[in-house]
Amino acid sequence: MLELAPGARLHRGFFDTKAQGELLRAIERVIAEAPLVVPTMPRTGKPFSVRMTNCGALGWVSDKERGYRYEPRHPETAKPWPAIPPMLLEAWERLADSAFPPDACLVNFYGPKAHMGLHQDRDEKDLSAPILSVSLGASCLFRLGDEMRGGPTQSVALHAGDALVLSGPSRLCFHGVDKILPTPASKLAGGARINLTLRRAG
Ligand code: MD3
Ligand code: FE
Repeated sequence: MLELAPGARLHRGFFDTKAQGELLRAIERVIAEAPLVVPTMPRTGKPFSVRMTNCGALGWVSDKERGYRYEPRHPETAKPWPAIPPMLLEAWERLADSAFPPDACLVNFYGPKAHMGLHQDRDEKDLSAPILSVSLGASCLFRLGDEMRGGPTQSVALHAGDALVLSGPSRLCFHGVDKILPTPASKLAGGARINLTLRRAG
C-alpha cells in the first residue's frame, strides 16, 4: 500500500489478472444493459471525451440543461441502473473502511485520446464518505492535487488492477486524468481504459 497523500491509499495490483478478467466481463454486462453515454458540460454543452455509464441505485450524469447530478435511471433508456457487481462490493468492504455500502458506481470509459480535467468530486450528499477507484485496461497518468485549485500536484501512473481509496482529507483533493498511456498488454480493444468509482452518493 502506498499513501499518496493523507487518506489517499493506492493498492497496486489489488485485482490480479484473473480477477481483472472477471471484473471486465461483469462490466461488459453492465454496459450491455446500460449503454455508455457522452456526458455534456453544464451551460456550454461541450461533450466530455470520456464515455460513461453506471451501476448501483444512483448514477452520475451530466448534461447542458441540468448539469452534474445523480439519477436513479439511465438518461437514454430510462431504465434503473444495473446492480453493482459483487466483486466490487467485496473490494469496498475490504478497503473502504466505511459503515455504509456504496450506492453508486460510475463507469468511466477512456479511448486512447480521452482525458479528464482537474476537478473535485462534490456532488455526493456526504462528502466525508470514502471513494474507491478501480482501474482496468490501459494505464493512465493520474494527477492528484490538494484541496485548493492551483495548489501543488503530483503525477502517478495508474495501472490495470490498481485500487485507490480516497478518504479523510484526500476526499476533496483536486484530481484528473492527463493522458492514457499506450499499454501493449491491454486486454481492452483499442488501448482503452476503464475506471470504476464506487461512492456513497445519496
Ligand atoms: C481523488 N475519475 O470519476 S479515479 C471521477 O480515473 C474521476 O476515471 C478518474 O475523477 C478516473 O470523478 C479518477 C481516482 C479518483 C477518484 C475520486 C477522487 C481520485 C480522487 C476523489 C477525490 C480525490
Ligand atoms: Fe473525480
